[in-house]
Amino acid sequence: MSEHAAPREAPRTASGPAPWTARVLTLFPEMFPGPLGLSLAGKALERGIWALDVLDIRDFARDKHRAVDDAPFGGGAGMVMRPDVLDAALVAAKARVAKGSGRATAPVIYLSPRGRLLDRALARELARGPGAILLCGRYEGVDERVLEAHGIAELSIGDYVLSGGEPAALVLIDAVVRLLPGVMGNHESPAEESFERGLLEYPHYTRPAEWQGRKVPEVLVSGHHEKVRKWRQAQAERITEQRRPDLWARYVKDRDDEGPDR
Ligand code: 6GU
Repeated sequence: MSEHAAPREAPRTASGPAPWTARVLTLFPEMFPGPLGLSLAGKALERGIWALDVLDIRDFARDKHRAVDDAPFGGGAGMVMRPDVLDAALVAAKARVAKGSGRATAPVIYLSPRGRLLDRALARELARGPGAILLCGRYEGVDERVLEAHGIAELSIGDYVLSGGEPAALVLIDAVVRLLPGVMGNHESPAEESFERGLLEYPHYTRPAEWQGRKVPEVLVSGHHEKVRKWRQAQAERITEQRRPDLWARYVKDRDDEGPDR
């Protein structure tokens, strides 16, 4: 995809509402769309199913050095992003939401290891909305007051620390975009995937039927669709129970709550 293919403003199609829009506030606008310009998300971006609007936080710095950060009150290592600069960027992002979609706002999310963990329920919830404003931090973090003032929710992608929120924003956008109507074809339906049924995926095989002395499980070449379905279900259960006791416990509980006829 060419470097101009990703619109900086959400395109307004002649008919219908604005597409799901990720408005990203970052000091590294060059990181976007990055991997999201390729493959499934990239094609959907080109087709206007979603839009990306990247704002460079440094454009909102007002002093002559264009400073976006300063030393922490109370001392300590690292730098903290200034609330006045972030506020100006957030006000601009919110105004662009209103202009683009006619909506008052989209949820504002600060990508941070302190946040609620991203899961499929949250990705689905976001996919149902108009988009999201994603604040990517660098340095030690952002001034707490701007989080309070803008009612910002914090969101983490796992219990490890990244050097900035940008890769987390890419992960979040990817997880949401693939749920938007029209992004996935029938062949890659999310209903069959890991987590959508509460189980990890069963093993996959393709040609050759024998490779380095390893044969594909007999049932898969048997042509018995019902046997294949049962085998895959049993494999998915085995793998989930072995690898993710947390998911397994929830699956067993949900299954038992739903009653015997499922
Ligand atoms: Cl969202 N941001 C950063 N900086 N580190 C993280 C993270 C987010 N999620 C896990 N680690």
